[in-house]
Amino acid sequence: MLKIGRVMLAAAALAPLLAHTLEINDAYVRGLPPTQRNTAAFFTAVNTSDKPIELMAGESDAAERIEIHSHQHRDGMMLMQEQASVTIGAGERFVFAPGKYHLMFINITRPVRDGEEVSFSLKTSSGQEVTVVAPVVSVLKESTATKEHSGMHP
Ligand SMILES: [Cu+2]
Repeated sequence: MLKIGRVMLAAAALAPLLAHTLEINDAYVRGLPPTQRNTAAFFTAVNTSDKPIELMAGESDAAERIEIHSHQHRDGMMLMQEQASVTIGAGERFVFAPGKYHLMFINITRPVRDGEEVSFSLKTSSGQEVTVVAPVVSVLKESTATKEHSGMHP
């Protein structure tokens, strides 16, 4: 109740400007051994607006590029596929998690070590850009519940 009230108040206050309608929660970047060239970030994206949001990858200070990937099981194999965007319905949340959708960091440009921070940005088709500063969490610390496929790839 309180949360809903605050969001509505914020939206009303910002109405004359471009209202911020996207929240990124619980973000972290997976820390891997330094021999790995790629890693991934996970987070929950919340659309606090009353319209669908199309979410796209921006850029990061720690990788040559970042991409949204889906993760599917097909014929006993796990496949990652780049997605140009994902659509988040009005008022809905979209979870990026190990073994599911993730933000792939391609060709990391500096070590991504446990306890450090990495920044990355996300964009929407309406022109909003959100920068997220996320902690690096070693893959060894990820909960066993979400670790199912970590030995192979995000
Ligand atoms: Cu991937």
